[in-house]
Parts: sequence; C-alpha cells; structure tokens
Amino acid sequence: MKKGLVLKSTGKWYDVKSEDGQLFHCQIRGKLRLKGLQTTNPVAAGDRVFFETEREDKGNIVQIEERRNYIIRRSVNLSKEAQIVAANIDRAFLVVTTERPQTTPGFIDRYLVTAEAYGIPVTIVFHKMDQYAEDELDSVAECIETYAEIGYDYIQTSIPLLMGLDELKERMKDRVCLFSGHSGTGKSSLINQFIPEKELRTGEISDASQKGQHTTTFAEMHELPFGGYVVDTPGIKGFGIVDIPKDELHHYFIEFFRLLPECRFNNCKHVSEPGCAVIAALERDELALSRYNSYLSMLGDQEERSPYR
Ligand SMILES: Nc1nc2c(ncn2[C@@H]2O[C@H](COP(=O)(O)OP(=O)(O)O)[C@@H](O)[C@H]2O)c(=O)[nH]1
Ligand SMILES: [Mg+2]
Ligand SMILES: [Zn+2]
Repeated sequence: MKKGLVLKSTGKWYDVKSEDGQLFHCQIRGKLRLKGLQTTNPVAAGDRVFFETEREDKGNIVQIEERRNYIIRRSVNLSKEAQIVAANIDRAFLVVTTERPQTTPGFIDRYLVTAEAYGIPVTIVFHKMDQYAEDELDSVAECIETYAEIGYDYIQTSIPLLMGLDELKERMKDRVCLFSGHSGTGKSSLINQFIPEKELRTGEISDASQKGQHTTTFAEMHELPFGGYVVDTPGIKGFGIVDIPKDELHHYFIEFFRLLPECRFNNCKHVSEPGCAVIAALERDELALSRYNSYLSMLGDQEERSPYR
C-alpha cells in the first residue's frame, strides 16, 4: 500500500502522486466513507489517500485521510448534496484590486468570514500596485489599514514593478495554496510568475462565464517548482456557499469576537444590545465601519434565507 496526494479528479479517475514522487492513475475500490458529509464526489484534489497498486502506473484508492479542511459547493442550490472542490488547503490568497476591477469591502469581508469558518488562513494580496493614480493610492492604503489593524496578513504586489513577488513566493513555498478574487484581478498572471510552463491563460473572462453554472468542474493542483501546490478551482470565485448560523456569524469577524468578553451580555450579537463593547468601539472610531456594515449585511442575508434552511 502506498500513500499519496490527489492532484486531480475527473470524476472517475484520480491522478495521485505517491510520496516518492511517482504519478498514478487511480480509481476508487469499494465504498469510501467519511463521517458526516454527504457529497457527490468521495475524493477531491488535495486529499491524502492510501492506494494499492495494480500495474505500473495504475492503482486503487482504498482509504482517505481525515481532512484538515475542505471547500464545498452545493450541486444545486439548497440541496443537501455538496461537491468537495478541494481539501487540505494550507493558505488562501485573496487577490484584490480596489479599481479595475473593483473589489468591494463587502466582498473581502464575506471571503474572510468564510475562510475563518473553514479554518483557512488568508493572505490578502493587494495587486497591480503600479496601476493606481495618486488619489487612488490613498483609498488602497485605507483598505490595507483596515485589514492590517485587525491582524490579517497582506502583501502589495505588481508584476511590472517586480514588487512583492518574493514575499508572495515565500508564503506559497511548500504549501497547498488557493488563489481567489474577482476575474481580472491578476490571479493567472501571478501564478504564471511562478509556474511559467503552465502558461495559464490571462485576460480571459473564463471565471465570469462560468458563473451560475451547475456543471461539475473539478479542481486541479499545479506543482510549484520551489515546493508546494496551487489549486486551480475553475468557476469558483470565492469558497462557494457556506451556511453560517446567524448566532455564530460574529465569531468570524475576529475583531468583534475579541471584544465579546467586554459586552454586557455574553450572548451579545452587537446589534442593539445595551452595554455592547463593539458598538462602543465603533463610536470611538476604533473599529472599521465598513466591517460592521458587512456584518449587518450578512446577518440580513441569513434572515432572508432562514425559512429555507
Ligand atoms: N497593471 C498591471 N496589470 C496586471 C498586473 N498583473 C496582471 N495584470 C493584467 O490584468 C489583466 C487580468 O489578468 P489575469 O491574470 O487574467 O486575471 P485573473 O482573471 O484574475 O486570472 C491582464 O490584462 C493582465 O495583464 C499588474 O501587476 N499590473
Ligand atoms: Mg485567470
Ligand atoms: Zn456586543
């Protein structure tokens, strides 16, 4: 029996790289069961598996190691069946441009909250730093400050200026990395800096054109020449949909959650409760209003959706 890492799934066949670096085409032998999760695909890119080899480069997966984390998408809205897109992600990179294309604080906050819920650390990559006019740089700096103050890791990058690329590489090295962000923010261009032979196509609308499609698209892991992998998740903008219960949402706005012990009520949701430390901190300008607005907006969404859950 060998142990390996699933690099790619096509639904029936899986590319598995063994610990000694050999590639095997594997199928699933028998029924694999993982507790708790109903999924349409039992194995995904990023899974660590045990497999038996038959012939030279063929094998049968017989066991999956427990996942540290995974990202899912629902095959159909509101359906119980989820598709595992990728598993065991070490770090997510959210590529942000505040203009051309615009990434809103609301989008960033939803992404960060989902990552917190999944337990995946995030680096925010403020990219295309060369493209901003003087006055635009002020609003980039303001956005950076909001997240830096909370304690999120961030870097500033630009390909023409060769800015921040070493810092990015340092964070990617020996890790399974996920790149996310709006279409056109420069994800493929950044990845191409590190794996040029892959020649991921840039400047395409492929992300956008796959929006809302329910067809199955599987993730693939690209090996980094300096160690580690990049997970390519076609058609997935963020992490997909996750249902975070309303009363848990504030756990994932980490700067609010830190203040909870100072709120008068230990079940404070920081909306209209008396003696709320979050609201007091907002009034003293110690927390970003944009974050609080995102929080209220996400709470509102949960309310609208609740009858269906
Ligand atoms: N000014 C500037 N443009 C960039 C930079 N990186 C990428 N781009 C351009 O941004 C556009 C979108 O890039 P792409 O990698 O396809 O974005 P993706 O949709 O996120 O994969 C392309 O025209 C790139 O040439 C950068 O650092 N500075
Ligand atoms: Mg792209
Ligand atoms: Zn409170």
